[in-house]
Amino acid sequence: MKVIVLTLIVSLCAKFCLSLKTINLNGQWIVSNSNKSITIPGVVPGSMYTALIANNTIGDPYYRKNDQLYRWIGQDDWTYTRTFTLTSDILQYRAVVLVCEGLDTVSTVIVNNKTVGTSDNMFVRYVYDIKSALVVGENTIYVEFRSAPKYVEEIAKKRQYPILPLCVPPEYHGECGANLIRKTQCSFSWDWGPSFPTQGIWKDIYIQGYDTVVMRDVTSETTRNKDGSWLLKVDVFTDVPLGTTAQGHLEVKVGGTSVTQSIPVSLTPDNNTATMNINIPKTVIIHEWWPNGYGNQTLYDLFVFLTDSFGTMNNKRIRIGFRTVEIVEDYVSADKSVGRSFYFRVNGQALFLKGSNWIPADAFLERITRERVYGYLKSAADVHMNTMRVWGGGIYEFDMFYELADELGIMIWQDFMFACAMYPTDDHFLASVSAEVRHQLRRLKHHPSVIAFSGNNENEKALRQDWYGTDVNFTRYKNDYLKLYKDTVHSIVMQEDTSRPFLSSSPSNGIETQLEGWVAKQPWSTHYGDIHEYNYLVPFYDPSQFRIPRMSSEYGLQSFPSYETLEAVYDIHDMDYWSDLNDYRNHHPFGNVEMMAEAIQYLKLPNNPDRRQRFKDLIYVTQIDHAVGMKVQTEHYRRWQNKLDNEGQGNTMGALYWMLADIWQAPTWASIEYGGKWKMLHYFARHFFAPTLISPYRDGSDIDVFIVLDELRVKEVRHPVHHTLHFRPKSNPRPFSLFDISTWGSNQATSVSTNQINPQKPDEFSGNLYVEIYSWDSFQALYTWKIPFTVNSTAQSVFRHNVNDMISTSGCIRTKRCFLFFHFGDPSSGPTNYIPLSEFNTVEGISNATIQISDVQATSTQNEFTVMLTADAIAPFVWIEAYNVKGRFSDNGFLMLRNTMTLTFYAWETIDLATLKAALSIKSLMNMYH
Ligand code: BMA
Repeated sequence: MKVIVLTLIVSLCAKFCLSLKTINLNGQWIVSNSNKSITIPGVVPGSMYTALIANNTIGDPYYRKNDQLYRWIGQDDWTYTRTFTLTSDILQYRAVVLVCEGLDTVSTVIVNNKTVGTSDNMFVRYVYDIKSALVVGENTIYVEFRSAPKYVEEIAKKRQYPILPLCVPPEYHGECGANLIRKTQCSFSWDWGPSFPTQGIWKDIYIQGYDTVVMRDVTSETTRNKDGSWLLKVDVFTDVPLGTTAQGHLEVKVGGTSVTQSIPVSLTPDNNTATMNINIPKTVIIHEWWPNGYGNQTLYDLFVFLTDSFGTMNNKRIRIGFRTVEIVEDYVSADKSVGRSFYFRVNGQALFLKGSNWIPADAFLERITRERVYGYLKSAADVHMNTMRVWGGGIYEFDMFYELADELGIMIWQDFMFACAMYPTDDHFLASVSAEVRHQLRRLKHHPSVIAFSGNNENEKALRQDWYGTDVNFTRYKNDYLKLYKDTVHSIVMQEDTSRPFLSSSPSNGIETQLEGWVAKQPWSTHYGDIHEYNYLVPFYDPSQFRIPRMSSEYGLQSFPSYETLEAVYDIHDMDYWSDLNDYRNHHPFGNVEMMAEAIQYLKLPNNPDRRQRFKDLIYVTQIDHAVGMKVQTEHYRRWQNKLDNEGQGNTMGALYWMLADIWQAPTWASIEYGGKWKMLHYFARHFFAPTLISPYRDGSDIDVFIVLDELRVKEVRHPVHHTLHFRPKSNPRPFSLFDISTWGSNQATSVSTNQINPQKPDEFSGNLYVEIYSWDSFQALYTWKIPFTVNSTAQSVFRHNVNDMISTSGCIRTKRCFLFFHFGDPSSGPTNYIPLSEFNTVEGISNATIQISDVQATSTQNEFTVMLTADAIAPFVWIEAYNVKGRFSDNGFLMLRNTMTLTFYAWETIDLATLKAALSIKSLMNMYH
């Protein structure tokens, strides 16, 4: 009996083993340049740059001007080669293919002297038939890459008309023509990043042998039925060898539930998709996936088994979430000319998008580890962000990025990878883009975090505003635009994924852009869609400078990263604000001058005679401006979420600042430095994105204080059109609510301070607001107003008063000597805010405070430390540093309003108390002046 069973198992296994086999080719390869003067080992996935670094052929490409010094690397052609040994079994499969998940970018793939395929798009998966090229025994594979800049130079010459812009500005120190190749656009340089036009096998590469069918992709879609139950649609995409029909069955299971379904399938090379619609009965408890701050991020394993008639099983597991997403673009008024709303609704809940923009975390993509991505996205979640826009000049991110976003509740606004340029539309290019879009949609579709796809970054606006000289033949470029985004990208999205909103561009006028023929008259309009808003020379601390859009998906200012971060790539003599390298490093034209021009509007420049100390102080100054500017602009957007002004602007429902994290060490818009250190802006974001925000601002001679509450569960009105909409003058906007009050289901909000959302009334928030006036020279408030309030909308003014009246009531002797402070009762735990009554360059009475780190203690939680501070006077922008220690403080850049304060330091690495103590230093604004 035993013998029979064993024979059966052996024969089944023989069939099973023969029916699907994978040989991984990742790992060690040989990398050589065109004349073979360099032949070194290189790891796959990877690029020639990291191979050269690992082999000590070159130094740190980010060091000083090494990007220029190493320009030859990107201009040379590099070949990846390796050998592998095969036994005869692999050749017995009906199909033997080489699967390249990512080739960067233009290459010829040769197996044993036979060309098996070519590539020219790093965003597609190539599958080459290599069966006839293989031999039993030793095989050699060559992937011969071409220099990307050289390749585009050649194809540019063949073009009948220029695809604009021909080149990047000289300040970028970059390469020309990124738009001619389907490759990370910023790898040719950007206004925040270097030019390292990589070549290499940047994703997995493997050989696959199969007889009947192989599963390539699995997608899923969740829809809520009218009765509240869920419909789960699963699509399975396969490859079937020519001349074969794969009979079998497909089985789907949802982990942790009783949901399981199986159907028979019959797949052929042309008819190779299997679809399953699963109606999940209401009796099965399904927990929704919610964005960060709104609830849990429940995820389910979806197991898919595809079994052919021989019993060969393909299986895949993806993690899915149940949620709905839609975009609401209703007219905001009976007067249609004032435009439409633009906001997202997830699981029926209208959301204010709070977040930032994402660029690749490194110029060398192979250096982007899960740990680094987690660090960045966790840092985003820690400051209450719920959204990240994956910007169109980088990459469709690695799977781990979306997996982490799913887990952390960060909603992803995914651009297709086209940015700041016109693009070719010849047949070959469009076919390549079609394959890319299809592949990426199938890869990304199942992620609950992905809430929208957008055609490109700024190309509609660029065309309409003639950024690149397209007006010489607007019609031609517009036709190209339509061919690419409307006829190609959009039409494939419509075939593959109608489960989430599609936006033609960012920014765009949303649906209005499409109604206006895909290139709107004013893609920057505040009455429709999203805007990108950059104002470098206006007073960044004055909210009246900013427009009132439906959503702001980019806005930003620059600042310098910390001295410590620059030390890794600067020489000691570069450590001067006006050094040649400092100028070189800022790709944004006049960026460093601009930062100083901003600074002098707000504060006095540091005057330390030691130029390195002065540089340190100037770094601090740029970070203050950056943080304050983004605070003012973000709070402005959040205050406008529930009202319209006299021109119908408002109901702003998103603020995504530019940008989250740096690609290298340089002055940029990022709030997180290369390496993960938080700039002052990132600490400020924890306050200005807080679910409960006290937001005061100066409105002429008045002070107006808003309370903004994400957690208030008010139900929106689907059509917020009142037939008689009386708009009030801009200076005194009518609090016109997008939201109506009604009871919302379960309230997951946590209560704040002494103020409460009444669990019985989740649509109401009441308590006391304390408004205090301080003189900069005393820890004692001059005067306190206690204002009881009840709010019932997500952003509402609760206090408005004439500032001069307040000053005289309080006994403040001069406006310049005073500031206003706001809290709900316990400033150490609840939200607080403050506004100075004059800019810091004219302020009076702030002393040069001595702040001391009085004690540092390890806590019972590993890698968490308590840091005690004392101060002898009020101090603004207190900045504590842990030099070369990875981690973050519970707060930083804050106003020291008491003579003692306790912070927590969260170390991201194991560190002992003594090392941490020695690394700490602290300063505040007035310490800069001598
Ligand atoms: C926007 C972005 C990026 C750019 C940023 C700062 O236009 O889309 O292209 O880096 O501004 O200039």
